[in-house]
Amino acid sequence: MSEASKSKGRFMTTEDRLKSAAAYLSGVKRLSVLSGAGISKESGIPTFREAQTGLWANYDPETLATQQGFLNDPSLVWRWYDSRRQRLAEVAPNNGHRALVDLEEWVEELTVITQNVDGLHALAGSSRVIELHGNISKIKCFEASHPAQNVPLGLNEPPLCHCGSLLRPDVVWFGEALPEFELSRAMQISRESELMLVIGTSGLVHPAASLPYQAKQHGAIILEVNPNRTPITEIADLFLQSPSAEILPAIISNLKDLKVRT
Ligand code: BV8
Repeated sequence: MSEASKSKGRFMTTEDRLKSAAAYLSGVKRLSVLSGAGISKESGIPTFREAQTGLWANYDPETLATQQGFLNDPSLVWRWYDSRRQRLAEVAPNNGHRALVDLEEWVEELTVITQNVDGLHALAGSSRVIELHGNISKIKCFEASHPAQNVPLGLNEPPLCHCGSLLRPDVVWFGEALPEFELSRAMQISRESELMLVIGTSGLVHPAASLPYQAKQHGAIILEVNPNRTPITEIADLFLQSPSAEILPAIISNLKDLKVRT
């Protein structure tokens, strides 16, 4: 039975899956990661589609994270991002982020393509990170994208840019194009990858969600880490149904054992 069909089998134990993941990883040189909000869950950051809690329980992120949402109520949207920035000041990368830093020692090329705006991959020490959706700690002006230096936390209203326009988070909102350089680089890396590790994404937000399909079409092996099945599970050669902060360190230690033995 082929590896792919075996991996779909119900009978593979977690141990089998860890060994299989390590075997796939040990055979590749060019590796990419596509990460989503799930990899930051164990750092204490709720995922994007989890029901919002507290003050934000009645707001839909997909409405707030838009130009119209900001223009409708600049103060509300500013305060939503400010509360997320303040939460970021209290969290740290978790064992999942750190496992990807470890992994750089064991493969020739590893690029992390992330949909997350929390900056935790770079903070953990990943050396090549592509932020497809920007970074919540960066600010720019609404009208002309003039970059602004760090803005104090706790403001209730968006400050003004030197050009007079409202300042806003430097993230990609729904309905906005992704940054050209980052997107084309991510597409090139996906097409050239021998293996893509897809971690903690529901695979619903495009064009980021198309990257595993592009990788697969160009011959890449797809490993998915997620406690839940997603549309990407259908094209995964191996699905590791587990939280990333648990399973990624276990995969890396299996890979180390394998590399040391061979
Ligand atoms: C664009 C920044 C065009 C803001 C974000 C219909 C079909 C296809 C596309 C569309 C469509 N209708 C509209 C669109 C386009 C739209 C889109 O895809 N909408 C979706 C919702 C249907 N896309 C856009 O608008 C994009 N732009 O298309 O522009 C264009 C072109 C030219 C000119 C003008 C315009 C822009 C999309 C970017 C939006 N910005 N973030 C902010 O953060 O405030 S996206 C936002 O969602 C976050 O970045 C988040 O990362 C991202 C994706 O979500 P996930 O990361 O997957 O998070 P999610 O919560 O969904 O899932 C978490 C997963 O983790 C789950 O699977 C869960 O099981 C798992 N998990 C949970 N715990 C763990 C775990 N995994 C591992 N370990 C755990 N412990």
